[in-house]
Amino acid sequence: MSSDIRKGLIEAFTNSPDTYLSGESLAELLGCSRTAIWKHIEALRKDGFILEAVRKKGYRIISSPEKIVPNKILFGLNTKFTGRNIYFEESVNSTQNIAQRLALEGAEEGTIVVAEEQLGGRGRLERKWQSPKYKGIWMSLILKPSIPIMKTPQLTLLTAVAVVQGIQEVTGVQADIKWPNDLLVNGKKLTGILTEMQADSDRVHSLIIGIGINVNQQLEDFAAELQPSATSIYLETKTSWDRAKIIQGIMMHLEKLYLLYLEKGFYPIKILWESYSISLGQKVTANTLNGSIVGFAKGITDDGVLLLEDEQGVIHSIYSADILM
Ligand code: BT5
Repeated sequence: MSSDIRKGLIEAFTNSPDTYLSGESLAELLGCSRTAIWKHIEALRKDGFILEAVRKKGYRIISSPEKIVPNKILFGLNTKFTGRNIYFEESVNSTQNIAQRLALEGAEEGTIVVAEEQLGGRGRLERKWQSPKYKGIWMSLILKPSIPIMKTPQLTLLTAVAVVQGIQEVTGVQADIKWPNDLLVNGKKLTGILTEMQADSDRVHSLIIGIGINVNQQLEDFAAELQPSATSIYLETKTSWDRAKIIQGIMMHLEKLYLLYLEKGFYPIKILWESYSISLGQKVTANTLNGSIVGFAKGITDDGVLLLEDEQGVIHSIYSADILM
């Protein structure tokens, strides 16, 4: 019933794009109360519809949500395999879960899972990743490099470089990388990357690389506690962006870097990563599961491990941590 009202509203607004429709006439048309109409209008707003309300006149549609069209990702995509197989869903728990399943079922390397919304989007250590509908890029990429498990952090760093380059090329926004997986603009988080894997005791079968990018959120689209620390490409440029084009840009950079990595190893990726990094050369605090270490970020190793030198001159290898600068 309630989805019928929602559908009816969308239809009524679509049929009369330039007309104000009063709550009363909509209630009559759809056979429900005016309170129900108001509730559903609010829900449509949450879904990305922009609706104007004018007293005594009613509601008018300004725009419907810009949706990701998978074919638009493919059109003009100049890659051999990256992003060529697209599994697209409107609403999912987490694109990581779907990609995990597809990888087990033998999905081809380069397959991506893209969703308009995640209800259970996750970060590292089971933290939550807010993924509001139609506002961002919530996707997981399957790669199958033939590498030992200890080298998998390299692919997180490679992905961070590709995402920086893709976003920059399409939108002009220049993000910095904070080790290991955050992309920041002016110190605020624009993107998070989560790498999971399927492996036996020493070799990787599949890497599932989750990429979350805030694209068209306005400030109030972020939960209050994230508003001071998060940003979106919209907030940085005051322009809304076609997310399919950004995905396409990232896929092209990612494949180029991945092929370079398979041919030449991590070294050329490391040089690029260092050029975008804001963690290096700074005094930072690394909060690890075993406690905090304060030190000077000297660099990353060839495996992607962060090296911190403490005040006694002792070098610590940091495999996993949150970095405070
Ligand atoms: C990350 O974790 O930054 C990795 C996020 C990966 C998300 C992608 S989306 C597609 C794929 N499917 C998934 O389910 N996940 C991946 P971490 O470093 O642990 O950071 C998590 C923290 O970032 C949270 O505890 C919040 O403080 C903050 N946060 C949550 N949502 C955010 C958002 N949309 N923008 C900025 N910060 C956010």
